[in-house]
Amino acid sequence: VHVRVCSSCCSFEDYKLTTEWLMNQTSLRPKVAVICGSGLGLLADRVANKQAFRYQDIPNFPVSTGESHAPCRDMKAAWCLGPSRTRRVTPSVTFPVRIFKLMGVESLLVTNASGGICPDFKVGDIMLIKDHINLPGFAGQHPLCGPNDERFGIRFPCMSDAYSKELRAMAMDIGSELGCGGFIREGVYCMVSGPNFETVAEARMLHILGCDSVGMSTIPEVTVAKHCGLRVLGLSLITNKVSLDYSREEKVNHEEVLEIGKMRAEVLQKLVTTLISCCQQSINTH
Ligand SMILES: *[C@@H]1O[C@H](CO)[C@@H](O)[C@H](O)[C@H]1NC(C)=O
Ligand SMILES: CC(=O)N[C@H]1CO[C@H](CO)[C@@H](O)[C@@H]1O
Repeated sequence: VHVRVCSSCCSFEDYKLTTEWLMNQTSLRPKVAVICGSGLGLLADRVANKQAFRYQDIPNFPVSTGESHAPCRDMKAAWCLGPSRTRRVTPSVTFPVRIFKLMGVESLLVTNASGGICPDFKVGDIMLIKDHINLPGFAGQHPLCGPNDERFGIRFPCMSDAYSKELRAMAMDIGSELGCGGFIREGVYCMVSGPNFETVAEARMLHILGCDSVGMSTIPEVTVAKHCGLRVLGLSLITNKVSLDYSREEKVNHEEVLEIGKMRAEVLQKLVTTLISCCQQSINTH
């Protein structure tokens, strides 16, 4: 096992260099950033005044594997020395978040796919994330492990308000105006490492713990965003119902998840584009 200290994989200077490089390439100074899944790829095509960069051209930028969903991406990330023991970090997924911060971004929108645990949820619902349970974090897989750099945030950040109430209310209003109020929900998202989907017993456990949906991503990005003071809005598309019952015959599969993603992509895109302009306005009026 190669053990590396966190700071050697992405020091403040590394982040600074990447930020400076990007800011040298563009005069755009965004205030809102969006991290979206493959299902929302079309969103990027609709952005006006856009400038695109290939990951491999950006200095220090972790290059994606190109999979539609990369569970266990932490596995291929560097190891780091934690405060008390060796832990895994996830610099690749959280790297862009700190770049956004250094570029002057104030709000981060994250979208995701997750399995519905709350019995009231239907496939195709959009859940506004109001809180989360970081299950990998309980086992020591945490994006803020290792030495803390105060230039990003404090050692022990508060997470009780990780998801902006104001942005959630805004999303709810916009959703209703767009006629999708009927399938916008609010709930607690739980992250598991995957790559397998949950067993029935695991799903029941998550339900008892108060989780409304479960997925394999997003919490590292949100945690790092909250640490450095970004306002966060999380949207999770419910692509399947998690089985809480041994007699249920349907089995979840990755294709189904992608299919639902495509089906609701249009609505989700409209919601996200409207949200971006409203976020921008709310920042301007502050
Ligand atoms: C950004 O531009 C400045 C001025 O042209 C230059 O000195 C600097 O090296 C550039 N930085 C990067 C990382 O490209
Ligand atoms: C459908 C969807 O948006 N899924 C995304 C969840 O978020 C991760 C990043 O955190 C993406 O890689 C997934 O594609």
